[in-house]
Formats: sequence, C-alpha cells, structure tokens
Amino acid sequence: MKINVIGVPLNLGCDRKGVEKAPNYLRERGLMSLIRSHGHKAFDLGNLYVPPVTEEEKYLKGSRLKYLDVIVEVNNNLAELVYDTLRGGAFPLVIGGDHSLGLGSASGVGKCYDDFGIIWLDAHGDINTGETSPSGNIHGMPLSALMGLGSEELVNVYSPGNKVLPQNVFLVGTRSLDEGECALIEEQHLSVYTMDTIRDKGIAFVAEDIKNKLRERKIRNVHFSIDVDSIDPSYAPGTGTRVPEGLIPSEFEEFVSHILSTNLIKSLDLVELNPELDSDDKTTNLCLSVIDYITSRL
Ligand code: B3U
Ligand code: MN
Ligand code: MN
Repeated sequence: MKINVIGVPLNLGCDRKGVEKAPNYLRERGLMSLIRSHGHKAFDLGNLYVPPVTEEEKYLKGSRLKYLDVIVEVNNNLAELVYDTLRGGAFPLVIGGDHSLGLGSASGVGKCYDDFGIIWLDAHGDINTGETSPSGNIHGMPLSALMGLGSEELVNVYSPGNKVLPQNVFLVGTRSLDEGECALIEEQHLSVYTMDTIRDKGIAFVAEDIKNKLRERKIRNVHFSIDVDSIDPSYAPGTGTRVPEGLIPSEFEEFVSHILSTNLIKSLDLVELNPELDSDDKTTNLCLSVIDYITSRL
C-alpha cells in the first residue's frame, strides 16, 4: 500500500508546548523505516507549515476560541493534502500535533467520500463548541465542527465538503465529558462507548457493535482518529490531558485489529503525543508500536 505520512506540528489547539515536537521525534526514532518494514511504499510529506503566532494573537476578534485563524488555515491545508492523498490512491497517516487537526484530516476524507464514518478513540469527547468549551481550546471541538455544529469558522473548514452524519460517528474510550458535550450527545443520539461500557461488555463487543452499525448503514469509508490519551496514563503518560482508567495496550490492539479487519479504514490520525511530558520515551515507544501494529495490518 502507498502511505503518505503527514506531520502536523500544531500545539495551538491545546495551548500547550511539546506536542508540536512529536512528528519529528517519531521520525528520528525510525517511523518511516518501521512503516516500510511491512512492505508499504511510504512517503514522508514532511510537516505542514504552522505560522508563528504570539500570545497577543490568542483571542482575535473577541472570539472565545484560541488561535482560531491559524488553526483554520492549517486545517484547510491539511484537508487538501489528505484529499489529494486519497485521490492519488494512497493512505494518509497524519501525525500530530494536537487533536484540532482531526478537523482538517476528516474534512479531506469528507470531500472525497459522501458516505463516511468517523471512529474517535479518545478519553475526551472533543465535541465542545465555542459556547460549551470550558477552555476555549480548539482540540476539544473538532468533532462537533465535523458534524456541522458550533462555530461557523470551524464548520466551514474545507467547505463545501461533506459533513459526517451524527449516526456515523463513534466515540470510544470516553471518560471525560463536559456538560455541554453530554447534552450534544443526547441531542444528536451519538454512539458513545465509554470506558464503563468497555469494562462492562468488553472491547470485542464494542468493536463488533461498531462493525455491525457500519454494515447496517452501508458505510464504505471510515476515518480513524486516535488520541493517545485513550490509553491509560500508566502506559501513556506523555500527553497533555491524562485521564485515569483508560484502555490497556492489549485492549487497544484488540480494538484496532477488529476495526482494521473491516478494510473500511481509509485514513488515520495519531495525536496528542507530547514527548516533553513523557517518562523515558514510554509514550513515544508505545506510539511507534501502535504504528507498527497498524501498518502491519493495512
Ligand atoms: N473537554 C475539555 C478538555 C479536553 C478536551 N480534549 C482534551 N482535553 N485533550 C476541553 O477543553 O474541551
Ligand atoms: Mn482528542
Ligand atoms: Mn483526548
């Protein structure tokens, strides 16, 4: 398979330094040769340009959303690159950076396919809007914008691509939701598989349930967005917003293996690795093994 690796050294969405270093950090530790070791033709497209900004530019035009303009610009460029990659018959592997980039990558998928789903593996919902967000950090908002909800500027990224239908959105590993996110989940009847559900029914059940729903709805294309904070912080401490009681690596692998076996996954993000918050490269090594595992199954 042809795989295009796209680095997105973006930290403005989480408003915390360190995550922007992850793409190069992973490259220096053998990312590309790891992917190639599975027989793929892997192309390193380098890092997307993130224009420099100052603290003073955080809130433009009185917006509550931090660094809105730059984040929109980077996401438009990312969407175009993901779209071109898919049109060229390659698989986009997007390495973050913070999770605000999920808006760009899934928007690129949305322009390519009108029937698409999104699996969002994350401790958080990332479905806040400018109004409901407690922080103003855009990494907590991409999924609502992808459904066409919330701030106009975010919703219009890579317009007029297809939005994802709420019924085709699957949140997995969730264990930290804000009030406004819970309300939106109810309103839009989203499929949310919390850690409580996973503990109760098992990760295999959850994966099967998602597979069944995708089949019932005849969804042929799925974007898979992986936030490393979905994994328990004892295994993945190198991330900005750790939430206890997460997936253990074997559960994570089981889930990924089930989902990849559908052959519906067309693109993937791996985000929120912060090498500066890591201990002994534990999370970096875990991310490399995740990429190893995933690319061995593509
Ligand atoms: N829900 C909170 C916190 C958060 C979201 N995503 C991460 N943290 N990584 C917010 O700010 O929207
Ligand atoms: Mn996230
Ligand atoms: Mn998260």
